[in-house]
Amino acid sequence: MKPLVIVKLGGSVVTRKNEPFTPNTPVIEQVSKEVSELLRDYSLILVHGGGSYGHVVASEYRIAEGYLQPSQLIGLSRVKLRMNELTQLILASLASHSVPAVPVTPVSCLTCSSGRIESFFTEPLRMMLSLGLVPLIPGDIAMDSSEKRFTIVSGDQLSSFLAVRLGAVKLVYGTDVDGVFTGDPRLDPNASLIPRLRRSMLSGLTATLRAGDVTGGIYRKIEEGLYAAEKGVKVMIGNLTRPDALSLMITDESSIECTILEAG
Ligand code: IP8
Repeated sequence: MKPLVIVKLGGSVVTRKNEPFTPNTPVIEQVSKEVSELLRDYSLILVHGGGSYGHVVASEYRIAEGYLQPSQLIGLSRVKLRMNELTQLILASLASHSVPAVPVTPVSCLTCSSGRIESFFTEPLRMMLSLGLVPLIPGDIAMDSSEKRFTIVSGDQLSSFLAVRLGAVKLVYGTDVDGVFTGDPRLDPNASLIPRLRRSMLSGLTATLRAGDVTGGIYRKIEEGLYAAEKGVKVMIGNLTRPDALSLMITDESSIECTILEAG
């Protein structure tokens, strides 16, 4: 089988984060085109985030906090409704570029305990990959065996879990900035890119990195990524809104600005 690469298309890549329920269509199209070319040499799993689709509804109903009251149940349904819409848009774009993607919905094949994946029936994914299909997996609601009873499983957690479980050679976390910075590059002109990031460097960065969406923003992404990096996966965080960035991060990482997560 071709080497497996897992790509997390962050919500800031596939949606316009500040405009509710709005896809970033040009970027979805660009990524689909690059994926169609990468398939010559790689097996791919695409995971996508919620952006202005899932997170808006998930926070309205406090889904990530688990079961608080019966009125949240319709919220679970509404999160699915919105996430399905986004998955469908990405699927249509991929199909228009002849990418044989198949959506896989995590709520149907995994369970969590206190928000962490505890069991995941990955056999269908293995079989899809061996056929040359491209699983397309959204961040999702999930049933939770703790007193939470349900939770949100982020695309970041799904990506690192699958990278380790399925033996991916590389895991690319795509965002709309070039990687991890010493501050917020959109607010602080002095913020500089951190080319290589290890767990031991995290304590000095936490204040700026902790702000974020219902599943924890960039700090959580780094933690999930370090888990995979420490198990031998090459993990990178970079800007997939730039044309060709995805292809370069996978085929020629030294030619592009990004952050590589390292063990140690
Ligand atoms: O955007 C969460 O996935 P993420 C998706 O990868 C939902 O954190 C359902 C809010």
